[in-house]
Amino acid sequence: MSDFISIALSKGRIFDETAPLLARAGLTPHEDPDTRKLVIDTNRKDVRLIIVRASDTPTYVQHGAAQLGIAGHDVLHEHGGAGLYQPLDLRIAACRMIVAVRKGFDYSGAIRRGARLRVATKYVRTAREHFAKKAVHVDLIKLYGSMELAPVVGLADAIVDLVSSGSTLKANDLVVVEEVMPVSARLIVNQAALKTRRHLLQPMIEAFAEASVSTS
Ligand code: PRT
Ligand code: MG
Repeated sequence: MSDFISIALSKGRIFDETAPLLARAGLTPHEDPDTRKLVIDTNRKDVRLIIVRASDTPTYVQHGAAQLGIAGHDVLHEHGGAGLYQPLDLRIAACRMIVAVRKGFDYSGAIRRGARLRVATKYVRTAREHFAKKAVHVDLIKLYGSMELAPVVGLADAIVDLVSSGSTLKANDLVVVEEVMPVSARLIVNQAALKTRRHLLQPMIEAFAEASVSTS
């Protein structure tokens, strides 16, 4: 078992943007993730991909069910990073984590008045840290998706969410009022496995490093 590597990643934009890196690192998946197969063999007998929910990637790697993974900085910050090395920013799946409100909502005025804001987000831990640093009082409302809806229907005054093109915010009459952090995907490594399978993992990490330099 110790001469085997599983790489955890999510389908959709992470898989799509990782595929060219895998190719440059000499890895060809035997299947498309859209086939619904959750374990995908590759051209290398000792390497397989496992397809997980984006927010579950750090969990699989932390517990050693996968030795490597690819996850957004948003997800990693929320997870906390226990048991993980994060040796490489792959600079893929880039976006920004932001605070947004309905157009016309007086965010800075509300903060100046010391009002308590209702903030809806999937990123409760990150949002709590962000507002604590700014000494803004918030009631956090945990959501699992479609945060953009919350201010529109009066569930929240603000959201903490990701934005890339900005078209989802625009379509829902929301505007960005603050930056939380820039986000891109990182390579993550199980700390214990890096010791026991260094002979396999170190060359893979280096291959990803070279692959990500040559695509950027
Ligand atoms: O979709 P699912 O619930 O399974 O999980 P997920 O949303 O976490 O996964 P996925 O595949 O959508 O995102 C995986 C990772 O991609 C995230 O963890 C981020 O690191 C990264 N990423 C990059 C993004 C975006 N860009 C992005 N734009 N993740 C989500 N979005 C969302 C954004 O929140 C908005 O609602 O896409 C929507 C459209 O964005 P605009 O600004 O282009 O309209
Ligand atoms: Mg999504």
